[in-house]
Amino acid sequence: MTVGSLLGELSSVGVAPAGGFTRLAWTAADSQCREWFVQNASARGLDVEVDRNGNLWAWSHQHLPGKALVVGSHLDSVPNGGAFDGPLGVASAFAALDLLDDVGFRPTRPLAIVAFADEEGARFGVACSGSRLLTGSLDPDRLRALTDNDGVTAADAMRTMGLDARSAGADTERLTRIGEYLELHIEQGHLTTSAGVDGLTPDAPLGLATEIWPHGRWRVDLLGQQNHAGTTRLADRRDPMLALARVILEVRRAAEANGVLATVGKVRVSPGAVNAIAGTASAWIDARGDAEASVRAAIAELQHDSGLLAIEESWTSATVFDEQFTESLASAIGGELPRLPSGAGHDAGVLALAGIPSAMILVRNPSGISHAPEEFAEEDDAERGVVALAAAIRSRLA
Ligand code: HGY
Ligand code: MN
Ligand code: MN
Repeated sequence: MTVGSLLGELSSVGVAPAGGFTRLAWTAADSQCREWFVQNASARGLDVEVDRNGNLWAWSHQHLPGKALVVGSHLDSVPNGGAFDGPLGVASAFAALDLLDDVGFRPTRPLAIVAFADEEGARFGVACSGSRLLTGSLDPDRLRALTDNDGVTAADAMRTMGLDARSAGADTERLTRIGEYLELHIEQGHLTTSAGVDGLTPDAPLGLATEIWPHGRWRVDLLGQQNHAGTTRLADRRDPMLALARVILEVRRAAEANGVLATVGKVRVSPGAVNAIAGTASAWIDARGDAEASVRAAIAELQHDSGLLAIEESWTSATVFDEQFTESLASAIGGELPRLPSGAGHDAGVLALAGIPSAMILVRNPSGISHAPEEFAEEDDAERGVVALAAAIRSRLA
């Protein structure tokens, strides 16, 4: 099957009325995406399993000796996300397997396709929870207690999918079976590299990631006094929305002052009534940059200038992909392959930090937009990505 037709099978899953797709972890839409994975894996005769952390695995030739090459990505999205962030990597893995099957390729060691659970962390706040649990870099007790906007815990949400979160946690045995991890992913924006490269182009629609910038998420809680909007004198008001406004502007100022990227993309206000002065407000900050010190300096400056506490909810250290693996892929794929840093986090980064040689193939996104409905990959470029992935797999398993 082509990657376009594989993605087409998902095109009706989690369609968001306001545009894009909403496929949050452990929701009905996620469940449909997981069903798609199982159907496509089974149709190819792969051995499907769900691990203790909810990650989906489809094994080929697992009886062969040696550590496995694992390829894949994730299926969950941010609210109103694009069609490609995550699913392009998983669909391309199935399509690459079809290409290799068509030419009668037989691997010399195991191969697995993986769909990591809850990569976006859009519902419970921690990015890459499935791969972090697998590698032991997320405390399962912390995960189980995380709650979504409706107060549903991650443990309860996983239970709706038949998963017992009490068994979640590091899976050393599984990790020892992985020789290397390769993730194909849509390009997410056009960051200008130190070499002056602004991203992929029609002449160079594929690239290789060199690193993932350090990035984190913080929460600021603001306390006021809930009251009537029409009967409370201005002088008597303790309105947390004023502080919220200052935090949002201060985040941008501190980002500019420290040369990093930061935004407040999510706020929560209680009670959220037009005619009530808010009692509490929370703001979530996402900050990233090419140096950890600069990111942390921006958050420190925000706290100092606002007198508020930014509670760290998620942190991913700077990640450098395996150069030997990456360069071997470049030789196998051929052609011009710009080397690009990634401002976006990925499961490949989590595995790399856990010591598993990891690499990423990036596919051009002419829109330059991601985590939004406009995210886009040309069908031809997506097919080029499949051919590259197949060549990469072949080079590693021949
Ligand atoms: O947030 C990220 O960087 C990734 O898309 N999860
Ligand atoms: Mn992604
Ligand atoms: Mn994403």
